[in-house]
Amino acid sequence: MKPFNNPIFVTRPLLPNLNDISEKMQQIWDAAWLTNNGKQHQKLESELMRVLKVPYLSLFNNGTIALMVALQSLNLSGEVIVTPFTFPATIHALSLCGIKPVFCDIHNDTMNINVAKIEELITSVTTGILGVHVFGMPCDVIGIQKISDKYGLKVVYDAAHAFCTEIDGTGIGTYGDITMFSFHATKLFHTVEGGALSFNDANLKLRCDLLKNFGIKNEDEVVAIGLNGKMNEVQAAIGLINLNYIESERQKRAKIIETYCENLGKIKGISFCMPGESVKKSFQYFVIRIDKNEFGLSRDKVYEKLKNYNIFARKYFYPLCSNYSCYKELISADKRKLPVANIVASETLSLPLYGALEVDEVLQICDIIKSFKK
Ligand code: T4K
Repeated sequence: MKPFNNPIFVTRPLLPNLNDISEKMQQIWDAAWLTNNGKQHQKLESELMRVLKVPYLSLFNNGTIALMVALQSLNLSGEVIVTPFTFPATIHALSLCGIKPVFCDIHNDTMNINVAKIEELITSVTTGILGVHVFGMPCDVIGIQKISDKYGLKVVYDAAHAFCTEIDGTGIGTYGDITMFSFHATKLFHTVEGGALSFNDANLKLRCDLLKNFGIKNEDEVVAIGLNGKMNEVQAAIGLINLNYIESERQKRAKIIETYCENLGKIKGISFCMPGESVKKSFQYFVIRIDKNEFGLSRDKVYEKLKNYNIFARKYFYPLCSNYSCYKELISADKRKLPVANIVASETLSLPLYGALEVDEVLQICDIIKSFKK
């Protein structure tokens, strides 16, 4: 089996036509308006409300800052219950807002926070639940809402991986109090760096708009301790152009995922989970789980061996956040309390997925993985 001539990365950014970008840049130059709620920003906000099927939306310079503003806007404090199986940004956003993360184990099938384990973690200082729709798989939004209603908790979702995900036609960003989206270059839809919050409550949007602009209400009043979370015009313009490519990108990715599933689906020791028919998928990641005993090789070994073939898969999300040096001393970080999350983080591997990847290349990646089977 021959290695690829050029490196195959886990993803490659969607790159729109440069002429389209130049045209948009000319409009921005002509207006001499580069940031602070310009025309591109306003247009992208309204376009995304339509695409994501959410009633209110606020754009940000990245997803992490957006998440911090969401937590601040809801006055979350004390403890927030969260999954440890996520990117560092989810947990760090809590810590940077002075909130203690309380890790909850995950569900083996969905890899999302296990709703059956949340109630036992609620204390007198718990103020919220932060769920992550990991790899675009929706959390048990109904189960989480029931718990939050019972205990009066706020619910925030990290939908960094769930652009345009819908449950039975309902936008993922309509669940909970606030949902965060990331528009980083590695995401299905991107603005190079960027993000957004979605809301059902118009007042929450107003509050977040204020908090992302230093708390400035008008020229005479600063009414809150805010930061700079604004998306600029260049980012917004690139987002507007990229929106035109999203459906074709999704179709290409769907074909790639189908190819992976057909070719890896029957291999003992390799499994993957897909959202059911009722879920519109974002196709942002394709993640397999490798059972070392059944496959004959561990996830780590597969990851290393793939590099010999110029394939750079990623071990998202290893290490588990609860095992970072900054969190491992927390009581909830005890490995015995997070058995499923610790196993899942040692078995998952994100395989290359992006529209420019050819189906022949996917077949070759599958053959290479199959050749590792013992
Ligand atoms: N919550 C969750 C659940 C998240 O996953 C993330 C971000 C956030 C919150 C925070 O949202 P942001 O503040 O970022 O908006 C990447 C992304 O940088 C990060 O946004 C994303 N999650 C995470 C899952 O993936 P890294 O450290 O893996 O990125 P990096 O630089 O290693 O890139 C991955 C691969 O992509 C490279 O091997 C090659 C390719 N690549 C990357 C870039 C930047 C390109 O081909 N071109 C590029 O320009 O975090």
